Amino acid sequence: MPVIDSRFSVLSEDFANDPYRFFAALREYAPVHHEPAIDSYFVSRYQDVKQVLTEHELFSTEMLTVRAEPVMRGRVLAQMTGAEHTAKRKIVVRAFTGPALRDQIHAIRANAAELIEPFLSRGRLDLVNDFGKPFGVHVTLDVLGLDKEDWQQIAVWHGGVAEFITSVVLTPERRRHCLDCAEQLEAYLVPVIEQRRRNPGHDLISRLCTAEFDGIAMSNRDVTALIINVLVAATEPADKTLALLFKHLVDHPEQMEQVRRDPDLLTAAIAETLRYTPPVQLIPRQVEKDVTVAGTTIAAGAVVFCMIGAANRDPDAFDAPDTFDIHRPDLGTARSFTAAAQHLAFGTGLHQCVGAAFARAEIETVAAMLLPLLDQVRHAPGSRYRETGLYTRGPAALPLEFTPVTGGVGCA
Ligand code: 2IO
Repeated sequence: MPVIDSRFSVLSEDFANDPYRFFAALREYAPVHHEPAIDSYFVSRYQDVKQVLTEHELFSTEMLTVRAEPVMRGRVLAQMTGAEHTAKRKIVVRAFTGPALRDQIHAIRANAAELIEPFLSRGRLDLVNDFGKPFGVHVTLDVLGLDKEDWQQIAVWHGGVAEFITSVVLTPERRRHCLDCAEQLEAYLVPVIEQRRRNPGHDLISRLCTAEFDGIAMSNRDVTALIINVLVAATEPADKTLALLFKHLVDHPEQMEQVRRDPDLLTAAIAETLRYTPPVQLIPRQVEKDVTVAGTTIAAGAVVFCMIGAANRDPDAFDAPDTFDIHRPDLGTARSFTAAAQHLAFGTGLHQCVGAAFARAEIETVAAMLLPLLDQVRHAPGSRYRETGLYTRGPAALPLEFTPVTGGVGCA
């Protein structure tokens, strides 16, 4: 086990290369690790992370005013509380469930079929860069009702926004670049919002523009912030979750076989992927009153990062936490995409991910389509596996080989 001493840093190269190596020692010896360079705390035990995320009065989302609002161009759901939060969250939940979700599943299928087609006869693809990334962006644009013709331009702007949100440290030059991206994205979105207000359709932007709950509706600024929030939140983790699911199944051939034989097991495989390797590794909160967590006193005003990857591997919460096991009884698979989830990949408490049901539908649908097409799927020879990212984390690439398919997909 690596030693956690005064030289340890979450900003070090060693930690970036493989944070999982450090989690046991962090939970044991530095459960509330202070990082002097950014004057923030990193909380790693399951129960402590749960406390930070559920005690909303003590641990607020106030830091999003500086960590998110500048690039979201307005306040996002996670910053709201009380009646405003309840009403606007209901509007968003409704836009991601029921009939709306059914339309979204059509978009998921159509994009998956179109993007996988060119690779089937080759018997080889990089699941992250050839498929997952364009898939995540295309689906999100369809769901929002934005023009896919503009996808590369939108992807650049969205990349700047994502970099701002998911950076632990940011140079002034990068910060300027991120803010430029956000301003251009806003300028692109405002005329679209105005057009949807005049002429609404079934897309998410129209639903957000027209919805009302308890007499509360969304302003143009609310809708802009929500669109940018959805763009980042639906795109950033999508390719990572899909690639991590395939990596774990390829690395555990007996579990791959079980999922192939019984596709109902996909739900558990995705939930276990989210527990074992959550694509969102950090969730920040701001301390509102001096508080003691695991023996360390944290002063009011400080920023605390919940370490989701470490919490999900806590032996006090999961048996044999470092084992990938889709059959584990302590995962509570049926509840894994709800507020009662055992793993913390969607956070927990008031601000738990509103997109969890959509995320489940997206990954389940695409994985159920890809598995039968990618027969004998395996790592491409000579490929070296590497993950990147401290805030959101996933494979940099996932080169795979499989038995080439002759004929089309025919399931768009
Ligand atoms: C702006 C970080 C990809 C969210 C934030 C309030 C975003 C919020 C998250 C996730 C994932 C993104 N935070 N989704 O951690 O909407």
